[in-house]
Amino acid sequence: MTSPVSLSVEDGIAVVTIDQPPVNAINQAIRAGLKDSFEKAIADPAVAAIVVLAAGRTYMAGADITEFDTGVGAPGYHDVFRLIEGSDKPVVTAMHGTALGGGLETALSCHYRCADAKARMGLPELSLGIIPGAGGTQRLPRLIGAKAAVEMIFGIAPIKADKAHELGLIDRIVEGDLKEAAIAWAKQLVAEGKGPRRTGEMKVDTTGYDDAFLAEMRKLAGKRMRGQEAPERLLEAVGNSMTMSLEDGLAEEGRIGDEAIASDESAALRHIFFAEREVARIPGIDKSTPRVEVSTVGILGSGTMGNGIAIAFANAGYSVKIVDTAEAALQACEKRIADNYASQVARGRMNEEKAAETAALISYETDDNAFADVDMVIEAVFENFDLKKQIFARLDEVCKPGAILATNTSTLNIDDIAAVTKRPESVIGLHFFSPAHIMKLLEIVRAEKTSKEVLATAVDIARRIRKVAVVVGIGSTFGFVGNRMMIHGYIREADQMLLEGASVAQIDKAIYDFGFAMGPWTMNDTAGVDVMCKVLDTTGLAAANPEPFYNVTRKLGEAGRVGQKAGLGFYRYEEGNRAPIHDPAVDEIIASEAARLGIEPGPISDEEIRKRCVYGLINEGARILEEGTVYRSGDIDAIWIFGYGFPRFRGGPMFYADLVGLDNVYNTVAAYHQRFGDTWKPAPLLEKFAREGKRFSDWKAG
Ligand code: T1G
Ligand code: NAD
Repeated sequence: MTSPVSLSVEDGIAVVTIDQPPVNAINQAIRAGLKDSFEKAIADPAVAAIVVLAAGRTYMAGADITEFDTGVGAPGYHDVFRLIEGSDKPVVTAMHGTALGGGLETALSCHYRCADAKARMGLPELSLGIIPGAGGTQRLPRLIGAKAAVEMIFGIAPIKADKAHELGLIDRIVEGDLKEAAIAWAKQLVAEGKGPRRTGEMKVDTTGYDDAFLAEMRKLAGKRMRGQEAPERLLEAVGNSMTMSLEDGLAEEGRIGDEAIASDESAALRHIFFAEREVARIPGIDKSTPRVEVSTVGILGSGTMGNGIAIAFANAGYSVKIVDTAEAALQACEKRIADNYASQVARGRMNEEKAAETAALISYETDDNAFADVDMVIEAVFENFDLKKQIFARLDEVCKPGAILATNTSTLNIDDIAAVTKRPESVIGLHFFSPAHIMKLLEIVRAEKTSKEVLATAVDIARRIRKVAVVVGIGSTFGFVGNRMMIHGYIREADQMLLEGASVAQIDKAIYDFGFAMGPWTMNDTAGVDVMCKVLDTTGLAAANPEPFYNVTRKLGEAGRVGQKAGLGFYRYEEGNRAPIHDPAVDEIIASEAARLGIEPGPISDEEIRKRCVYGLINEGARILEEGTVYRSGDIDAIWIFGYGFPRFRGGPMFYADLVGLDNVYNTVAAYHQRFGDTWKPAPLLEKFAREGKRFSDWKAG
């Protein structure tokens, strides 16, 4: 087995190169290779200085995260970095791409650091529920000061080379060939008689690292990493850098780091790191699968969804034609899009020129013949079956052969829509989430006849418009995956518990405290109570299910309390303010509905609220798995995290169930089945896996 680390000596300079595609993630082989190379270079009298480089598209992008589950084999990071830092010959490293986590910690153990202008550097460990575990909590504060170190680690996103230079994280930004520049610098250091400059021997600058700063950092963590323990662990470890020797600080970092790695929080965040990447792996599709060439996109319907979808495509450089039969709607859409780009400029996220250039990619028409030459059309008109069938028959005539016909429907059966065209193989569901240019999730719905070519093209397009795209089947009931679980589990239970005595605010707080971005009622008021009522009606669900079934939601809809856009929903809203205000009128509606249904309200605990809402999700998720509507349980987790604000540090509903234990989940669901009847009938897969001691992440499609 060839080592991913090579050593060459050129003119008195030892060059140690790491080469392990795709991102040089540091594993046992790399650590062993580094150790071996450094032992040789240090012992070689012909070597005056050592240069560390990485080949490929990036410097080391961190420790190999999979090792946290398989174990970090010897040599350990500290053994290798002690050797590097301990070298009496100057060690220079040159970074490109993204130097992250253990990669940047490798650089911190070197004596001199340079990078090319495009390089970025970061310690994103908190995003994985862990802390830097290879010396970062001890060496970074020594190099750039405790305050800047914590700001960088809490910031998670990597910093640019010029910022790194400003902080003193790197000594120079180099142009041209990185290897040559690093070797030249090493030679210069030797010529100037410069020896090692060990980060570990530096003193930590504690300027500005005071209670006010810590309070500010804790506030930031409370906003960005709410419910997570890793930020406090990080502050403890960095705190040690100011009071302990390097060795003691490293030992403590190891102890704290191991606790973090063993935590459910980190297991969940690592799960999502890989689940987010795995969603793009579609059985039967690979690089050799043909694609449809798509550079021009038509959007039919310029309403809530149409305008967001247009922005998402224009931002990715597609030329976009929006068509709407309603002139007024089209003008309103054009204004909303112009406002969007104006606010991007105002917030410094885009410069004037780029905004104008991007907005110019979008054209507005009232005549659908404009679609004659586009490569793909996405339909986003009213959620009405007959209207959509009419439109697809029309698009089939207007659009050129081979053009993809996509629908943004959130509830309708796409096989039936495809059936009205002569090109069902080119019909696919692209289910965006509102606001479509912001929400990361895209449910790609493969209809029965959707071709692999069209599916593969849709997955590529999703990556280009920066979406986390999950491919799902139509499934046995409406709503694909996300909406189906929301309606057949999560919100159904929340609505019923209102009748049983839990208040709107109590339910929202219980779910918010669980870690969701917002509770179900604030979410409903944001998306529109009328949208939910329309779904319950158009799908016939309201009529098909015995009461109580969404009684409160439907009552509010009937009363015109459609949410924020009307200033009245589950809460009341002041003009121009999105802050939810308790409205006793809603309590009265709930109380009279409960009385009408003969339900005696009583106290309900926050724990029961969380269990009924989240286990409702899990039980429906298990049905979706056993049907094969998704490829992996991680797909469901990605849908709920990127589309519905499920807490990332809990890993998504299916992974959360694995953490709780499927036997525990099953026992609770079975108890609810006794109490509430068949809406809580345990999914056969949940019962089976609970009995067999399995996890949903063990489930395999097919
Ligand atoms: N470990 C294992 N696999 C990794 C990996 C890693 N650190 N980083 C990427 N991959 C895989 C990824 O799963 C994918 O695989 C492929 O590489 C390409 O990645 C001791 C403890 C570097 C910005 O958190 O942020 O160091 O799907 O599709 O969009 O203190 O990957 O092809 O099979 O994401 O160009 C800290 C994680 C680790 C960085 C590139 N480091 N990586 O993005 O490609 S913890 C991180 C990224 C640590 C130390 C601690 C991104 C990227 P596959 P990709 P990309
Ligand atoms: P909307 O009512 O805001 O906009 C629909 C637009 O379609 C209107 O501007 C209307 O003028 C236009 N339209 C109607 N008939 C047309 C025709 N024959 N030709 C051209 N334009 C026509 O609706 P929306 O909320 O944007 O929803 C659009 C679709 O997206 C629906 O299928 C809906 O289920 C789905 N969806 C909505 C959301 C959401 O949160 N609103 C989320 C996901 C999916």
